[in-house]
Amino acid sequence: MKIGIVCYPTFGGSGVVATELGIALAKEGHQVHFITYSQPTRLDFFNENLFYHEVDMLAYPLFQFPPYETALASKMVDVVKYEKLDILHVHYAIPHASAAFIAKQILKKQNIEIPVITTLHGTDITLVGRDPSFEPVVTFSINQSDGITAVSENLKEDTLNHFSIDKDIRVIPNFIDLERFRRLKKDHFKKAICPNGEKLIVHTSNFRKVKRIEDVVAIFQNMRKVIPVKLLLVGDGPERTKIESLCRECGDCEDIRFLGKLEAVEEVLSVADLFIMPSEKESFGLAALEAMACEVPVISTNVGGLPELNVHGYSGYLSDVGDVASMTKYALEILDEKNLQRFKSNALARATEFELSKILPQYETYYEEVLEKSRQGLVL
Ligand code: GMT
Repeated sequence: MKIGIVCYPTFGGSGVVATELGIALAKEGHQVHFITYSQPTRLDFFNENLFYHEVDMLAYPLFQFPPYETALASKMVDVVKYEKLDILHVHYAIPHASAAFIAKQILKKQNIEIPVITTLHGTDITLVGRDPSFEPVVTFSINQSDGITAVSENLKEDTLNHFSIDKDIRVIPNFIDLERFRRLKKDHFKKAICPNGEKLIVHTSNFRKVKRIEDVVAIFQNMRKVIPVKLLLVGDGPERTKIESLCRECGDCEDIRFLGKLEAVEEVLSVADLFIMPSEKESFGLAALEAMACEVPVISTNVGGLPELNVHGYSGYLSDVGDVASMTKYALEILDEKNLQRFKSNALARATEFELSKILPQYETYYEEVLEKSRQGLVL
C-alpha cells in the first residue's frame, strides 16, 4: 500500500505514535509518505520505503495567522496525485481532518478517490476540539472521514458524548516497540544520579498544565520525608519555569533534575524505579507505556484511558486527580523492597500486551477495510 501520514512532528504524543506507525509500516513493505511542516523527530534515518514531504508555507505580510490548513491541503493534493497514494491517515483532528477533507474534494474533481482515516488522540477531542471556536469544523471533518480510530475506549466514548458523530469509531490502542523500549544496563547512570542508593522517580511530559507536574513535586516531597528519593523531570513546555521556581522555593533543587527534551528517554527510564503521571486528562498515556516497557511501575490518575493501560495493584496504582496523599501512599508501597520487583515485572508484562506486533496488524486490517468500502462507494 502507498500510505500518506499527516501528523505533528513533535517529541511526544500523537506525533510519536504517527511516526512509529509509519516506520513500522515501511518495515512491513508499505510505502509511507509523511506530510508535515518539519521532519518528525524520530524520522532520522534512511529507509527505502519512507518519504518526507514538507508543507511549504508562503510568508506574506498580510497573514497575521499563516493559513497552514490551506498549505497542508495543497501539499496533500500534490503528494496523493504524484505519488499515487492509496490512503491518507491523519493523526490529530485539528486541522488535519479538515485539511484532508478539502484535499479529498479537490482530488474528487480530478477523478481521484482518496480515502481518509482520522485518528483521534486526545486533546483534539477532550480539550481543544470542544471549544466553540473549533467544534463545528471538528465535528464535520470527523464525520467526513472514511474511517475514524481512537486510541482508547474512553476517548471513543468521550467523542461520541461530546460530538454528533454518525459513524463507527474503531479503537486501536497505542503501541510500543519493545526492541527499543526495554530495560538497558545503565548502572553507571544510576550510580551518578543516585550515589547513595536512593530510589529514582521519573516523570516525562510536554509540561502543559493538564499534566499537573506540581503534583509530581508534592508526591516527591511527601516521599522524601520517609525514604531517600531523587526525581528526574524529562521534557519541556509552558509550565517548566513555574515548576522550577516551585522546586527552588522548596529548597529541593539538589534532588530534582530537569533534563529537558531527551531523545533517548529509554536510557533514563532504564534506571527508574517509579513513574508518576498525575494528569488531569489523558486519553491513553503513551509516556506511561514507555515507562512500563522499561519495567517501571506507574502511579497515575484514574482519568481517561489510563485505567485501560495501568492496572490498579498490578502494574502500579491509580488515584483520583489531585489526591496527592493517596498517590504518595501507593508510591511508597510500590517502592517497598518486598513489592518492587513484582511491580516491575508486572509493568513489563502489561506493556507486552501493547507490543507493536499486536497492534500494527489492526491498522493494516483497518486500512484494507476502509479501502474496500471506498472502492464500493461505501463508508465505514
Ligand atoms: O499528551 C499530550 O499532551 C500530547 C498529546 C498529543 O496529541 O500529542 O497526547 C495525546 O495523544 C497521545 C498519543 O495518542 C496519548 O498517549 C496522550 O494520552 C494524549 N494526551 C492527552 O489526552 C492529554
